[in-house]
Amino acid sequence: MYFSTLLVVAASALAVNAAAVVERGFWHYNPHKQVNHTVTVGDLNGDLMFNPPTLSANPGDYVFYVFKQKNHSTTQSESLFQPCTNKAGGIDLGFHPVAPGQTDNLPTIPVLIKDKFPLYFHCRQGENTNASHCGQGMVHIVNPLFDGEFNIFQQEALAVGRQLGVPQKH
Ligand SMILES: [Cu+2]
Repeated sequence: MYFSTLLVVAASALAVNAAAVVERGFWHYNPHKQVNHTVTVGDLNGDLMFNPPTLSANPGDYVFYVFKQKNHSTTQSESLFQPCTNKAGGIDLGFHPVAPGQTDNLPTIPVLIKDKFPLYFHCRQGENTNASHCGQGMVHIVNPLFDGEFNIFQQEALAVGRQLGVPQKH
């Protein structure tokens, strides 16, 4: 009797723990230490790129976007297949012009990562014109779903660029 009572108590304790994990949500269960990531937006040479182009972040982490030369934005994209369309109500860090040669006091904006779902980003400078930075491949993914997803996303962006008449590099 005593033993079976113990079993029942142990089983209920397990059930409560399992329920707690379910309630918090699998994607929100984060046993890892909080990490700060850094992504540069553009560079000293004026290249149209995010570096690194992709990264993996856990809920609770911050990604610090450091803006470099030219005048870039970091803007959430509608989807993997609409890289250069701004997501309504999505994340948009706005434009941050940085002068040629400037290397300190660079505009830096943190983004809190809330889950493990992918966040697709682009630079909306020159949007809908043949000077579109997105249309020249300036895109970025936090928490890509699979290896090679960035390449697909960037190819979609370049396809938008061709439609806009972005001068092609050969
Ligand atoms: Cu840009």
